[in-house]
Order: sequence, then C-alpha cells, then structure tokens
Amino acid sequence: MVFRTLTDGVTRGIEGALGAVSETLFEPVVRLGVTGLSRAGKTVFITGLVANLLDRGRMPQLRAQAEGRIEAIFLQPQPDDTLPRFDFEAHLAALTGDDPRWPASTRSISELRLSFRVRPSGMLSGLTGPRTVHLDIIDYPGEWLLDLSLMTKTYAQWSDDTLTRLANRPQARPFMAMARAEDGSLKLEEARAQALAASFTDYLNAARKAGWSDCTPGRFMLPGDLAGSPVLTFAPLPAPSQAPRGSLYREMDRRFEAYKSHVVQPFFREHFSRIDRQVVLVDALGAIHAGPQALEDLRRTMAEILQAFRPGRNTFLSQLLLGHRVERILFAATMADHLHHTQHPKLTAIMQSMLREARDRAAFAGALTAAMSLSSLRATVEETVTRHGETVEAVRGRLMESGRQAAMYPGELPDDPARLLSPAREGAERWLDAEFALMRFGPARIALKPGEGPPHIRLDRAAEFLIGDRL
Ligand SMILES: Nc1nc2c(ncn2[C@@H]2O[C@H](COP(=O)(O)OP(=O)(O)OP(=O)(O)O)[C@@H](O)[C@H]2O)c(=O)[nH]1
Ligand SMILES: [Mg+2]
Repeated sequence: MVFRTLTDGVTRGIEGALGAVSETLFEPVVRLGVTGLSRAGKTVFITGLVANLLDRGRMPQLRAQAEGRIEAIFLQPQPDDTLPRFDFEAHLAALTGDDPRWPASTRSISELRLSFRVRPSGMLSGLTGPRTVHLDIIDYPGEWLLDLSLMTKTYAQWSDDTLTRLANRPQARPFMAMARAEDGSLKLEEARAQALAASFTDYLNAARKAGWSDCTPGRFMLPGDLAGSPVLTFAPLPAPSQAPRGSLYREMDRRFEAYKSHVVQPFFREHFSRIDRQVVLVDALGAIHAGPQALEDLRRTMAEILQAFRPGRNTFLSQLLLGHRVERILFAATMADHLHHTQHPKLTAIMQSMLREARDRAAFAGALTAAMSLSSLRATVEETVTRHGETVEAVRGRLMESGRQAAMYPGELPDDPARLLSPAREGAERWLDAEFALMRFGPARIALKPGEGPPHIRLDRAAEFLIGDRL
C-alpha cells in the first residue's frame, strides 16, 4: 500500500516534468478568437461550445467525435497569466440553473484553455498513442478592431480627418463649436481637456446611435477600467500655428500616442496577432428586426471591423503579423432559434451577402471562410400554428418579461437577400412589404441526461469547421 503510493507519486512526478517539456515541444496549440459587436452572443457561444465539448452527446457533426477518437476533453489553467479567465462555470450556472438567465454583459477580453486528448485517424491510428491538442479560446469585443485605422495616423492627421468628417454631422455640432473655439497653443488646463473629451465622447455615442459606424477611438465608448484616465482624455483639435511644450495641442498629441501604444497596440500585438482561427458572431436577426438603417449600419460596421483580417493595406498590422495569418474565419448569424429551421438557409444567405465585401477581402488574405446560422443555447421548440386561417412554421419559448410560454412567427425572410440589403443601402426608413417580429425568450429550463451538453443549433458544425482539421 505504502509502496504503491510512493511509486505513484514518483511516476506522476516524472510525467509532470515530461508534461512540461512535451507541452512546449509536441503539443500543438490552436488559438480561437471569438468576436462580434456588443450583444452579438459571444459569451453564450463560448459557454455553449465548451459545455458541449465537455459533454459531447449533442455533437454528432464533429468528426473526431463521430469516429470515436476523442478520449477526453478537459479544462486547464490558461497560459496567459495577465488575462482574466473566461468565467465558464458562472455563465453555465446562469444559463442552466433552476432559474435560467442570460449571462451579464462582459465587454472585455478573457481567455479559457481546453485540452483535447485524441487518437490519430487513418494510417497512424495503430502506430501512435493519443495526442494532446490545446484550444485557447479568446473572447474580445469586435469594437476593439475598429481602432486599427488609428495606428497608421499621427495626431495631426487623425484630427484633420476626424474634424472634416464631423463638419456636417448634426450629432457633432456641440463638439465642433467647442473644438473650433479652442486655441491649442495655450497652456493645458486639465478641466478643458476633460470637457473636450467628454463632449467628443457624447458625439461618438450619439453618432453610433444615429447609425454611423466610423466611431473611433473605440475604447471611448467601452472604457472599462480605463475610464477617466489620460489615455481616454483627448479629442481632435484644429492645428494651431505653433504648439509649444505644455500646450493643450501638444498634450492631446501625447495622449493620442499613449492611446495607440498602451491600448491599441498591446491588444493587436499580444492577442490579435496570435489568433489562428476566428469566429465572428453577428446578430443579423436583431438588425433586420430593428429596420433597414440598423441593417445598413451593421453592414458598414462589420466591413470596417473585418479590415483587420486584410493586413496587407495596414503597415502596422502587416509588420506585426510577419506572415502569421488567421487560417479560418467563420461568420455566424446567432440566435437562429428565433426562426423555424426552414428559414435558416435564408438567414445565412442574408448574412453572407451582407458580408460579401469583407469576406472577399479575407479570402484574398488566404483564409478559408464559411457562413452559417446557429444558436448557442436553444431557447425555443418548433411549432406549426394557425394564423389568420393559414398554417405557419413558428417557434415557442418562455418570454423574458413575463415568463409565460408563447409562440412566435417572426415573418418570412426573403429568398433573395437583396430584397433587404438594397433598401437598407438606399436609406429606407422601414421595410416596405414585410414585417419582422422578434420576441425575447429566456433560456428554457432543461434537464440534461448524463453525457449531454445544453441544446444548440449547429455548434457541432461550427466546431468542425473551426478546429476539426486539427483533431
Ligand atoms: N434565443 C437566443 N438568444 C441568444 C442566444 N445567444 C445569445 N442570445 C441573446 O443575446 C444576448 C447577448 O448574448 P451574450 O452572449 O451576452 O453577448 P455578448 O456578445 O457576450 O455581449 P457583450 O458581453 O455585451 O459584448 C443574450 O442575453 C440573449 O438574449 C441564443 O442562442 N438563443
Ligand atoms: Mg459577453
């Protein structure tokens, strides 16, 4: 008894030491970025994906799983000591507890490591033992990618560009009046700098609401723990004829550079540049429901965001990446459980068409791309109901507000995406020949069988596209 414990301890010690060596030498790491605009469904996606990888009963389309080659998948301490851990357990408890809720908004970056033990397929299967592959999942706000354009500009260039663009925008009137009245050559007064930054932030928020997508610096709208710090206390100003040391203009210039080097650059250098696979989540249904202008805003913002996947044009990024590239990008329309499955192909087509420009660019950079509609945590069941004497394919779920069960028929998406995208581009106020309803459902109360993850739509297909080739 004593002897066994001892040898166990010894062998484990050796395995531990070997483990540390082999991890760096032989165990491949795949870094999966998960992004999307705020409320696109990132947190629910990661939680649903991880829960369904730990318990794989609902993952038939993941090939390694179907072939019975996955021996184990388990959570591990993450490799980056300074990143917050993605709080998987808390999010899963919220989603699948007795009183199921959607998780709270996260608005920052976080990370989680999953390790896979898989048996190789094909010819090698009899020859070698199981391999270990690590999957690092990184959740970050899509808004952060908007700042990429700042990296190649000086403060003077950025100020000129921004003030020119803002000149005719009604939302910018108060800020423009303030900026024009400012003399940048005078000595810095902190209160003035703060007032300018606050007015500029107000403009950014109003512009975002009004549908403008060129709202940078992105962290002004999602400041997190940087709120009030000098890196977020600057604004564009007209160039004075001279800007002596200690002047307002000089100090704004310094803070702009600090924003680039302390906020934008670290994110791109330490996180973005190391991503191998990327999923971009899009709440296309939410935008369609909100109307043509919201859909057009979403299209423009996504096009801007996805510039980050076409590094060629941006010297800062291409120097940083040094040839490293994202190999696969999945564009996913989330919350597809609001639609009967017969409509999913139409939703996918709309998203595909909306992102065409951006997708072509990514393809140009050599990445493999795919589009699909999915639901990370299915909150509805399908149901055929009679409506004005007609039968329609609807979905049923538990309403967020009242907790009551209700059936929803969201309307029929067009077969041709242009029927939505063209009026959106032309600035239509509302949809002419259709209406799209959307009810907010809460997560359903679920009783999971052993070995089964929470219900979803196509998470297994998404996982197969994103990492299947590495298993
Ligand atoms: N019905 C349904 N709703 C979903 C699904 N996924 C997300 N949602 C809804 O979308 C909301 C936002 O999801 P999150 O995962 O928190 O989105 P996020 O992108 O992490 O949001 P931020 O952290 O604020 O950036 C949720 O509160 C749900 O209302 C899904 O699969 N089905
Ligand atoms: Mg989140």
